[in-house]
Amino acid sequence: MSVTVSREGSVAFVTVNNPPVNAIGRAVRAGLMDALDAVENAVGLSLVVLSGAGRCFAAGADAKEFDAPLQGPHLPDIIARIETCDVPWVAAVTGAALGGGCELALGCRYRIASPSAQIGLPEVTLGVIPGAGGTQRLPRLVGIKTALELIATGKAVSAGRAEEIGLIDSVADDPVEGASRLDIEMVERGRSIASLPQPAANAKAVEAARALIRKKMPHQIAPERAIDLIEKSAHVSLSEGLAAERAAFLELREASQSSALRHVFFSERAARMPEPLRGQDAALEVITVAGGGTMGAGIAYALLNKGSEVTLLEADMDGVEKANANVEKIIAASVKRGLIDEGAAEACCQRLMVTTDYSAASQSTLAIEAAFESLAVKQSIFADLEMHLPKSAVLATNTSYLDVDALAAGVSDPSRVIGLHFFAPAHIMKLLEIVRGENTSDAALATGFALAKRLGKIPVVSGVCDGFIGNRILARYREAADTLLMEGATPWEIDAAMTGFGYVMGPYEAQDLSGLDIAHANRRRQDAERDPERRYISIADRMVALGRLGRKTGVGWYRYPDSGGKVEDPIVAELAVEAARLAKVERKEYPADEIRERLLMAMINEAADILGEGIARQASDIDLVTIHGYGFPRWRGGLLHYADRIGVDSVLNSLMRFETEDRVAWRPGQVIVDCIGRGIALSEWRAAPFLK
Ligand code: 3H9
Repeated sequence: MSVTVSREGSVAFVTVNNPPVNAIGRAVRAGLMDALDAVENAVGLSLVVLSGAGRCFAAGADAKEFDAPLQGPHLPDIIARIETCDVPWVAAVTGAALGGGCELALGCRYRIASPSAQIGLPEVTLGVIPGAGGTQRLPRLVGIKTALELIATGKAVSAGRAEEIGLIDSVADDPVEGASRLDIEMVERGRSIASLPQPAANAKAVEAARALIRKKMPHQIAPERAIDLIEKSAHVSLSEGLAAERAAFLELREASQSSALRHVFFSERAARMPEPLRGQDAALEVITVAGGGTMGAGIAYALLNKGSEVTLLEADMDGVEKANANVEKIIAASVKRGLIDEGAAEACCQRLMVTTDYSAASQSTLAIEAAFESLAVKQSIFADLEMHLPKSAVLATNTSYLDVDALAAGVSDPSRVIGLHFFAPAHIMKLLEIVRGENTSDAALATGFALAKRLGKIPVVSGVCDGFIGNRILARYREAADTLLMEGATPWEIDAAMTGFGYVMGPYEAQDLSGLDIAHANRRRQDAERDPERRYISIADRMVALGRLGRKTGVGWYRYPDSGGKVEDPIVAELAVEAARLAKVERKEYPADEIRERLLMAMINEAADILGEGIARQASDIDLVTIHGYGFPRWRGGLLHYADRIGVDSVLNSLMRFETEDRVAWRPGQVIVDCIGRGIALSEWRAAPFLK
């Protein structure tokens, strides 16, 4: 039973029971309607306590139902009945009361929550707005300004904060018990939100919320619509506001942004450790990181911050000093940003040991090397680690490109080797590519997943190839951009086209940020194996030769004056003209639409090959990589979700059109052709299972 009703004396207990999070699906809604019938037909009831079984009150509407046609009974009707019921309802909130769950609570006469409860209206994060009264009842309860703070960005609040702002009435360790002991007269006297006066208009708060949304959630429709409706609550009757809200909710529920955001939400959850691996992972209390440069220090801090003891290994005392300074800098910055307090900072320092002595790694269950990107250097570190680590410990490399199998070949037990590709800054970026080598054991893979969970990162398994999933796609993105650069577009036109698509920055500004020397070193490594038929564009090499390495040298694709900001630099355009002259290419203008199409198609085509080769196990993993590692707009659902939305046949048409210009760069991937042949979307294409 999704909803149960019981009775003790004059108190009825209505409990939502739909594990794991009490999502309000059709069965729950039907159960609540039955409960309302039962309550209304009962004699001698004075109070109804509404709660959720298990760890949540209710996580909101069942978002899995949003792809299907609407099915009654509908949540707004249920809440209206609760609100006007002769017997007052009290919401007893344990755990999360989110979205429709929070709206159910707003329909009640009184709200009591456990200290650890989380309450909020996160609908905009799923591309919709509260659709069961949230935008109209919440402003009546807490005022326009506070309602905007909660609804426009979708941030949930703790029970303490909810009590402070008047969203709940009291806090109790056991809210169900607390609710059943409430003074019934007091609850009966308490008015429903529907009977509260209209909230006062607050144009200043509305304008501030709009400005915040333009900055934090640009291109997204739902937050703007939510603000419109909250503003409206001050000007129209509750029923008029509810009708407008419902219409907006139903429209957004079917829109592409909501479909994309829901896809990402569920993909993130599906990316976690697969069932068969559970229980095979190593404990992660004591971990070694070899190399305390920017990346190693970031990884070490991420681990320290989650309570692990970290041995940070360096080659010499100079390295020890620098590594210490690198970690301390991150800790100090985290304190300054209010992410941790002084006590937590001190605890991090206590858990850290920086040394040149590899025998200090003898208790570690996992060692992550984060040294210079050289196979020889990494092999030598692995050999040293192997001598000192326990035999069962997992050996991980943080390489971004190198062959994990070649690295594992130098280890006596290659089954313990995995790649753990963190993204800079390692303590902030959400993505963790877990690279599965030819011989990687399930236990080593499970340790990678467990580490991602501990650090709150999104794990994606990648097979071995140059650049794994993310950097391989990035290489094609840059190649397509450089081709356009030579053929007539400027870096700023290309960047603007991609920010117009939803990226926070375009490919050239991003390169300036990471440094042009990194990609340059990588191109030199690839020189020997580059396909001679593939066109090579050397503008970036010229930039490096001129010392234009990006922000770190004050000049790259842009100039970065001391006074701040970035400015376009005509020298770059001259380099492009020169490259075109040498390649005998006639330059022309490219409109933003065409720039976008070419860059996106180049990435989609590469991603299709990555699927076809079994490097990624499913399209949604590529979506997560592009969103969490490379800034692809979340509200577009990731690279291949976007490809499916425009249609695989449309992708093929574009590729075939470009193929007439360059047969090698634009040859359509076999998976794209196969998907069209089989009439399936890329999201339905499955690689071989990755578990042995
Ligand atoms: C809404 O309410 C609209 C209304 O205003 C209007 C209606 C008319 N639906 O995250 P977890 C699944 S829109 C379906 O791992 P946690 C999740 O996929 C909704 N399924 O747990 C996972 O499944 P699996 C607004 C859902 O403890 C399992 O539950 N609400 C939903 O880390 C466990 O989830 C939200 O946006 C859902 N709504 O975190 C809240 N929620 O095991 C979304 C979860 O098969 N939910 N699942 O992988 C959350 O933020 C977190 O799940 C929560 C628990 C904090 C509740």
